[in-house]
Amino acid sequence: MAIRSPSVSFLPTLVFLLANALLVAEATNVHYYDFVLRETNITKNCTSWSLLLVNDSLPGPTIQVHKGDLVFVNVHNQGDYGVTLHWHGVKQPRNPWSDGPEYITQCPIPPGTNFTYEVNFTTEEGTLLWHAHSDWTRATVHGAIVILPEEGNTYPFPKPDGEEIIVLGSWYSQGDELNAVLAEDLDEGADVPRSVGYMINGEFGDFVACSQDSTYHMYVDYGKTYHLRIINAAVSAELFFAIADHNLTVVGMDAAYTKPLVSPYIMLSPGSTIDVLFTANQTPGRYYMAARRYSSESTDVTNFDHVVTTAIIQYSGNYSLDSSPIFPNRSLPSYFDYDAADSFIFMLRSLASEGHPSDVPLNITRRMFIVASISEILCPHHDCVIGPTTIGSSLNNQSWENPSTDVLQAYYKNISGVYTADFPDFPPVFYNWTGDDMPEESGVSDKVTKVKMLEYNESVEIVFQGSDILRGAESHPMHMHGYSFYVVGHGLGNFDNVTDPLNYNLVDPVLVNTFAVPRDGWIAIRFVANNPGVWFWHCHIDRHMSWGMETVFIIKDGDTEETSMRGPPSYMPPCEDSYNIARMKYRRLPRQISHT
Ligand SMILES: [Cu+2]
Repeated sequence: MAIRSPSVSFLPTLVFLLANALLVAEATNVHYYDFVLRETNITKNCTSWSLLLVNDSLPGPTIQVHKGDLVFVNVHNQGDYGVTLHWHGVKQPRNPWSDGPEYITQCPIPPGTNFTYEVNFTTEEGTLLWHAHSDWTRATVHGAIVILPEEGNTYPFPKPDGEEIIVLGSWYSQGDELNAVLAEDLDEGADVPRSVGYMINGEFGDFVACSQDSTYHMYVDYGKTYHLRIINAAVSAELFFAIADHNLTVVGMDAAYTKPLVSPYIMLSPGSTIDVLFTANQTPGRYYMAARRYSSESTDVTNFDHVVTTAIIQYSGNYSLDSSPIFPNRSLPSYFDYDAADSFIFMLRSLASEGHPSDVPLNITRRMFIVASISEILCPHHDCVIGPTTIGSSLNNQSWENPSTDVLQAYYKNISGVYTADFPDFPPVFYNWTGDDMPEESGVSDKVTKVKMLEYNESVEIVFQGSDILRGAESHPMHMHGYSFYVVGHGLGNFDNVTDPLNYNLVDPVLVNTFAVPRDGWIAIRFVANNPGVWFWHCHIDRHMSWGMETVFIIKDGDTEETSMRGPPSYMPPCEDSYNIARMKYRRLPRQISHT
């Protein structure tokens, strides 16, 4: 198979850039970034690793803009398999072509080629992240996005004295063979990899061997207030975060401001970004900031990494550095503290001020009720290790299967046979979702590529209901591309469509792009379908996404050009080549790798 040489794709990219430069000549600020993906040698856990990184750094480079800016990111893939990048939480109005999820809006960028993403910032303000959106490459390919207020504007809180980006990441012992092991496990129906450690800004911290010398430090002065832009870039782990003896004041989430919320700890789902302020008002010394896994699974599932990742907040001044830093024993919740996780996320409220108003849809024209569940999938071949069915996950008993041509291209060019437009608004059977008495058929799902079509400007309400099928009750942080949504209701147990809507918050619900459906509970979300295009939505725990907990919204065009999806750029990565290249790496791997 031929691998595209860089020169073949360079010329169309240049033409594309020039054309776009003309189009955006009137935009306020345009930024250009080059992201070079290549295998880089780093040492972690007392071992040397070769990992796919962006610009040789973990986490990767930060994109910093003002609200309303435009960014072009030229991604040079010098790795040995196909990748895509996603600008998580950036709405990309009318332009899904630059959104990034593989086989949804594009095919992977083949090795040896480049592709330029246009990242169009509009209403977002605060903190987001970018990450790979192909296989589990995002374990090492991710970074922060900082969106400052428009020039001349200020924060809706006193200007902090300093700020730091805190990227929480996860570590896999498979190193650069993670995607290969994942592919084999999925193929065999075996459990997929679990991370063995967590990191703060690429460092495990003091409690992991060979890591103490590189523990991340943040230096503070007594009496000053600091802004932390905290990002959960872990692949499959929800995380608690706290600073010893210091309260956190949440002021934003997912690049939208919140009412100030004072809490001794926070919980972030994968894909969530939370802006917090803290004041260095304690006795000068050293204090740990720490993140610990929140496991919403059953308490008998204990095969996850229990090590706490730490960084050190170090006050200026004269004091002894001999004693170890103070640990947040009292404030950092423990692994299975479901109540701590739920009570935190359900206290969040949008700012809803004059300068940052809420705009909750009130007249709903489309209602969906979606059961998010772990599922059994009929084994597609004779090789499955656990019997005639494999473990999977689903939405309304539909378990997503990626097509080999991306959905966006198929939609735009009217290519049949890629997807069907019959994703159901309701589950096939109704039962006691959170009880122990499941009807047998409720646990079996089909592998399908079913999307949901929406008319332009529909007002949508979705109730996501968690389920205990296969004793798989667990939190599912649902993430929507192309949109933020209001979380107007939430609860534990089964949703009641008569009484629960009476308690909806239609005044100041939190506005987010990712939000956890709690273990054995439900959330109700609302948004207006005013961004035409093809938009992925999925559980942001990649274990569940790889098992099929996702689908696609296609929002049809409105009547005018401004309400219609844009056309494609002059070059998109080809599907024929990249589909094969993305998988080439797996085929040459020895089978036993998944069992080491
Ligand atoms: Cu999930």
